[in-house]
Amino acid sequence: MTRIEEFGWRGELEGGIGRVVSAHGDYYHLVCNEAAGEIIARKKKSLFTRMKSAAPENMRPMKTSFKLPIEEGSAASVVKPMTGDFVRFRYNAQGDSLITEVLPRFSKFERRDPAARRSAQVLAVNFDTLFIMTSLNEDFSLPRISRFLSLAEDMGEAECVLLLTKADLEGEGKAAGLEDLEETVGGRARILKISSLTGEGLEDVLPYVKPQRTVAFIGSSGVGKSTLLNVLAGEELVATQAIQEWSGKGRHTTTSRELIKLPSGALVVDTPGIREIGRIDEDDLFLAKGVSTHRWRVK
Ligand SMILES: Nc1nc2c(ncn2[C@@H]2O[C@H](COP(=O)(O)OP(=O)(O)OP(=O)(O)O)[C@@H](O)[C@H]2O)c(=O)[nH]1
Ligand SMILES: [Mg+2]
Repeated sequence: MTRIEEFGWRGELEGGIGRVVSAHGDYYHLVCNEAAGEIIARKKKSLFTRMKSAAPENMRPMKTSFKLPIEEGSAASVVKPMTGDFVRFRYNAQGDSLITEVLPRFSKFERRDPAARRSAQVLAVNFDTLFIMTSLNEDFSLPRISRFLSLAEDMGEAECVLLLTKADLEGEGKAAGLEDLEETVGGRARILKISSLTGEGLEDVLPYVKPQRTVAFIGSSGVGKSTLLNVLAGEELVATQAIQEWSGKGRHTTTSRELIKLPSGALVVDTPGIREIGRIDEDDLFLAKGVSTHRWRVK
C-alpha cells in the first residue's frame, strides 16, 4: 500500500496527491507518495476550486447513512486547505512545492460563524466517523448535544457517534438531564459511553479506528479528546491538561488541528475545543478557538 493510501486516499493513484496533516499559515505539511513520504507545500495564491463535482465514487465510505453529495452545484469558491484535506500539488525537489487544488471533500463538519463575517467555519473534513464528545460531569448539556447533532445532519458521507466521556464520573450525578438523552438524540447518532481513565467502553470505540479510516474528534474543551487519542495511541502523543476545578470546563489545551495515524492504522483529527458563548440564540452557540497561524520557516 502506498503512503497516500495509508492516509485514507481511496481515489485513483496518480502523482501529486497529498493529504494535509497540519497547517501552518500558508504552509502545509503533506503526506504523499513523493519525496520521503512527506513534504511542506505552500498554498498557491488565491486558490480557486470549483467545488461542483461530488467526491469520486471510490472515495466514499462503504457504509453510509447520507446520500447527498455535498457541495454539488455550489458556485466556484475559494477553498483554503485545512487539516484532513486531500490536495493536488506541484512537486519541486529544489524548493517550495505548490498546492494547486483542494480536492472535493466527502464529508465536512461546519458551523455558522458566530460573528457572521464568514458564511461558515469548517471544523473537520474528510472523516468517515464524527465523534461528538461530551463529558458526564456538570458540563453535560442536552441543548449543546442537540445543536451538535443538527450541525452534523449536513456533514456528508460519514457516520456520527455521540461519545459520552468520563463515564467514571457519572456516579457523581452532575450530568443534569441525562435521563432525557435518548429522546434528544432521537436516533441521529449511536451513543457510546467511555472512560479513558478506567478503560470502560473503549472496546466499543475500536471498530471505528480501523486502517485508512478517518475519525474526527469534536467537542468542548476539556471533554477528553486528546486523552482518548493518547489512550488509543498507547502513548502520550498529544498534550492534555487538567480541568479547571471551578467551572468543570477545560482550558483549551489543543490549539491546532492535526491528523494523526494511530498504531491501528486509523487516522484521527484531534481538534481544539469548541467554546460555548451563550444559550440565547441557537445559531450563536459556539465559538471555536482559531487554528494556530504560526508560520513554518522552510529553509
Ligand atoms: N475522570 C476522567 N478524567 C478524564 C477522562 N478523560 C480525560 N480526562 C481529563 O480531562 C482533562 C482534559 O482532557 P483533554 O484530553 O486535554 O481534553 P481535550 O478535549 O483534548 O481539551 P482541549 O484540547 O482543550 O479541547 C484532563 O485532565 C484529563 O486527564 C476520563 O475518562 N475520566
Ligand atoms: Mg485536546
